Amino acid sequence: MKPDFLQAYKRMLFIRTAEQEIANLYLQDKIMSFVHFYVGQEAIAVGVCDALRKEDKVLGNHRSHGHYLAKGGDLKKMVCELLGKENGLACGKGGSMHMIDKSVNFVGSTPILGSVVPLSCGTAFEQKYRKKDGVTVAFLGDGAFEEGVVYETLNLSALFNLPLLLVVENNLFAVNSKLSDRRSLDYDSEKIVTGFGVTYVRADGNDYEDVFYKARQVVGEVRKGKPAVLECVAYRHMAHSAPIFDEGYREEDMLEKRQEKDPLKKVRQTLLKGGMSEEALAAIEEETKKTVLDSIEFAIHSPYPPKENLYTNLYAS
Ligand SMILES: Cc1ncc(C[n+]2csc(CCOP(=O)(O)OP(=O)(O)O)c2C)c(N)n1
Repeated sequence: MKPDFLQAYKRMLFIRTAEQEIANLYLQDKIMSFVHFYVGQEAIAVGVCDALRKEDKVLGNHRSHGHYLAKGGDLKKMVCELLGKENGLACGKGGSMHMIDKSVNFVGSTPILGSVVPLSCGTAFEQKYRKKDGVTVAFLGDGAFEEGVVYETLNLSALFNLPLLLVVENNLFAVNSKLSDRRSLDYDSEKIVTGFGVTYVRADGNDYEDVFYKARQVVGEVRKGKPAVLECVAYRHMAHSAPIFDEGYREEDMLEKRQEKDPLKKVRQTLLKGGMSEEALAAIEEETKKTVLDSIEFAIHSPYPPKENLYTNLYAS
C-alpha cells in the first residue's frame, strides 16, 4: 500500500472545505450546539484512515468531523446531524459530538473526554473474542491522553493482545491549557506507553506522508495483536470550540507556524512537483466546494424529526 497523494489531497481538501462551510453555518446561528473544528489536523485522519480497511472500526471524540469523513462518511448525513435533522447520523438527536454510522464502521464519537478509550478497548476485545477481521482505532487528544482510564486500557490491551490503535492527536492545547501547564518537564509519553508493553510511534501530524507510513507500520503490528499508540503532533488552526479565532493564549509565532506547516499546502506542493498544474488543482478545489455546498443545501432543506420521534432510539435494543 503506497500513498496516493492526489486522493489524499482530495480527501483532506474535502474535510477542510466542509469545516469552513460549517463554520459559516455556525456564524449564521444555524447550529445551536457546540462544534469543534478539525482544520489543521486533516493529515492525521486521512493518513491513518488510508492505512485502514473497510472492516476496521473507528471511534472518535468531540472533534471528529474529520475522522468520520476520512473513514468514508457521508457529509449530507453529517450536516443533517449538526442541524438536528431527521436523517442525521443520530436521527438529529446528537449533534456534532455524537456521530455514528455503522455502514462505514464508524462506531461512534463521544464527547466525554477519554471515554472513547475504554469503548475502543471493548470494540477491540470483541473483535478478538469473536475472531472477527479488523482492528479498532480510537482518536483522542493530548488532554484526553492524561485521563486515568487511558492507563487501564493500555494495560488491558497489552495483557489481552488486543488489535487496538490509539491515535493521540497532540495539538499542544487542551482548550486553552498548554502542555507545559499540565505536564512536568520530565513527562515522556513514549516511556509511559512502552512501560505497559504497548508499541509507541510518533509522527509529524502536519505531514500526510509521515502519518500514512507510520500508521501503515503500526496497523500492521496491531493486526497481529500488538496494540499501539501513534502520537501525531499538529496544530489546531481554529479556536477550541466554534470558529472564534482566539489567539490570546497562543504564543506569537503559533499563527505563522500553523500556516507554514499547513498539511494541505504540503500535499499540494508534492502534487505540483509531481507535474500537476495549478489549473488542475484549482478545478479540484472548485469541484470540492460545489460538492460541499450541495450537501449543506441538502441538509438545510431536510426535515426536522417529527414529535413522535421524541422517545425513539433512546436505549439500545
Ligand atoms: C470528562 C470531561 N471533562 C471536561 C470536558 C470539557 N472538554 C471538552 S474538550 C476538552 C479539552 C480536550 O483537549 P484534547 O483532549 O487535547 O483535545 P482537543 O480539544 O485539543 O482536540 C475539555 C476539557 C469533557 N468534555 N469531558
